[in-house]
Amino acid sequence: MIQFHYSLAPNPMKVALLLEEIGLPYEPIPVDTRKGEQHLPALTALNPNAKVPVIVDGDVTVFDSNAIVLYLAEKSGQFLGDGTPATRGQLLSWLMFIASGIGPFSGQAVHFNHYAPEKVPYAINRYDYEAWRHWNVIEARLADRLWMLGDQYSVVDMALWGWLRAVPFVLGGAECWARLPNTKRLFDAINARPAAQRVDALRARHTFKAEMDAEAHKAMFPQNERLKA
Ligand SMILES: N[C@@H](CCC(=O)N[C@@H](CS)C(=O)NCC(=O)O)C(=O)O
Repeated sequence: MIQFHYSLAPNPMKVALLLEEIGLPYEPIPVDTRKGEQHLPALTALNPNAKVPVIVDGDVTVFDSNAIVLYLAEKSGQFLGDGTPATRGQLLSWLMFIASGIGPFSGQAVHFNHYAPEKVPYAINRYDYEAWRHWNVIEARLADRLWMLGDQYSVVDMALWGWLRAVPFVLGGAECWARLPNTKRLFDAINARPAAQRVDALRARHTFKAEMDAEAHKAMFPQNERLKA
């Protein structure tokens, strides 16, 4: 059975959605990153980058969420679009755009707005601007398409869903949806799927630490320790 090392954060949640969509049996293994469990040797042996998600499928280990969604979609033969080379090009492009653009810029916008020990206007402005710019690229893509690849729901939509859940936290509150109506339509359409509802059930199965206290900051933002030296 596939072992799924996860937390409730955006990158693990996109994998949870795909696992639920393809229907392969899996064992969810919680990693409480606010307690520092991502740094335990059992996890770093699977992902030297000390982050979730990671899956172990027999003798295959895959880390980094978009690598995992591609691996699982190819294993199951599902959610890869219509299979033409043209669609494959779009699928790879958008998966990488999400991995290298949407994820990192949204993550840094959250970091500097909500978690940085000091308010740094330059950093807040840069990442807020770039986060909005990336989400507006998605918004434009969805202006004349139902799903990211056209008329078929695919792994690209699932990879986006992990981050869609965090959009108000990234972009300054729920009112941001008024500026992203096509993106919101996609979010609602995925939320209405039974697989997304099963992910909600998974979220309720294990209680993760909620507090962003000193222990959590030390585990997740170890660079801050250098400032104390
Ligand atoms: N590029 C990686 C990023 C993984 C990542 O940043 N995971 C976060 C949760 S979304 C994490 O493990 N955070 C804990 C930490 O940074 O210590 C992926 O897409 O899987």
